[in-house]
Amino acid sequence: MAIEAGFSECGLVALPYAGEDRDASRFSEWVNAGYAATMHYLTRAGEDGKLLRSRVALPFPWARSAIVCYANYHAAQPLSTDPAPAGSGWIARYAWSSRLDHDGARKPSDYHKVLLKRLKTLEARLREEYGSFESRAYVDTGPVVERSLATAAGLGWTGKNTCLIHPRLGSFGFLAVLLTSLSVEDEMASFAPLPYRCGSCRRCLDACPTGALFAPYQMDAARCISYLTIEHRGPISPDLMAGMGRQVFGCDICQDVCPWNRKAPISADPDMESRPELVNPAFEWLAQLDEAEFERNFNGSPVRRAGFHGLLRNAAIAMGDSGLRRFAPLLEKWTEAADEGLRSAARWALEKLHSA
Ligand code: B12
Ligand code: SF4
Ligand code: SF4
Repeated sequence: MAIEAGFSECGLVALPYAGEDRDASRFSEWVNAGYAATMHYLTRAGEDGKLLRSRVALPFPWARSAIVCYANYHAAQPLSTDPAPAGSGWIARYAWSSRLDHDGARKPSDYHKVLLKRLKTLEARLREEYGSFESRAYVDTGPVVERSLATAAGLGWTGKNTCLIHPRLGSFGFLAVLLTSLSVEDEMASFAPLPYRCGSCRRCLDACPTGALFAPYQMDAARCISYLTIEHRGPISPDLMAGMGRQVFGCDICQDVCPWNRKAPISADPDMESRPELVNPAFEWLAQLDEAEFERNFNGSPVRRAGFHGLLRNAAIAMGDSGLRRFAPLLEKWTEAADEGLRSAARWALEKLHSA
């Protein structure tokens, strides 16, 4: 039914699952170490002080099963680690997505919306089959640790880059979770967790430019370029800007170097087709966007989350990294910008260009 609803794969796990104690303490340790940075929604606790996300039963005591779906978004375009045209940046491939609307016009699409609709279709099919039950459908934004549920549901294993890796589809896939009050019969026990298959590989750890993957399976999000370019508001510290390279939105490096993605099939999802202008975007194009143009290009796209000034800040850092002096006049102008994050990035970038 999940595949009929448009997902590439699906797993199922009875709740609470074996290994939940271990995952709950890993999550709490992660939050308590401060690795969630400014993502305060991850650190919400109940009245008893327990972190809401550490166990499904805390926010959803009625939940007896989790159906975890995987939607492939792998694209046949270059890797972030391939040589690229001078003066071009990198937008994470999950954000390249678009679809044709009813009038045949191509519009940005966002996996949150696309996949939530599919989960709702699945939910409705299950109701036809099993009658009424309690449920919640989440794509990214619910109070659950989706990758922990996905591994428990047998979809894949956690890579040393912390991503969920599906043995056939790799890690360029979104997760979507349907919690239900339906209990799982014994015959469904075939969805057993898979063994970890990274072996002695550590390419992702070695490739991470900011040291965010400080140990296998462990990430300090405060150092991750994905966090810095998408979630973090305001100025970025110079030691981190130095490692950001040409990533202007998100980061794919620790997945682009992963051997499990080399032979992963390319997605043919009509709701998530690549927008060519977002693949290796030219800094000149990004820099000339005004707020109205930003909205026109990114309304309905995941890129909107960075915000107009956030995207310009990221572009300024990448321009500084490019070594191309033609960006100096623009950066000079941005040193006077009202936005503090953009101003400080422009100052850092100019200094970098002058010292190159
Ligand atoms: C916060 C968040 C981020 C943060 C923090 C990421 C992180 N690693 O925690 C930032 C902004 C950095 C981020 C980046 C990205 N994200 Co994000 N993110 C989330 C979010 C909302 C919560 C994740 C979370 O709870 N993190 C806390 C840590 C503790 O949890 P975790 O990494 O999931 O870790 C568990 C396992 O690693 C496990 N573990 C397993 N084995 C082992 C072994 C050992 C020894 C240890 C210690 C731990 C351990 O312990 C943890 C707890 O159980 C989820 C959606 C959701 N609701 O779950 C999406 C999600 C994880 N992100 C997603 C994506 C696509 C991305 C990016 C690829 C986007 C991009 N291209 O820029 C990058 C990937 C970076 C990376 N290497 O992880 C997908 C991942 C799909 C997949 N195949 O894994 C998710 C599931 C969203 C979705 N619905 O599809 N993300
Ligand atoms: S997404 Fe980029 S910065 Fe974040 S852990 Fe992976 S390689 Fe490092
Ligand atoms: S690059 Fe290697 S260590 Fe990292 S997730 Fe992939 S297989 Fe595992």
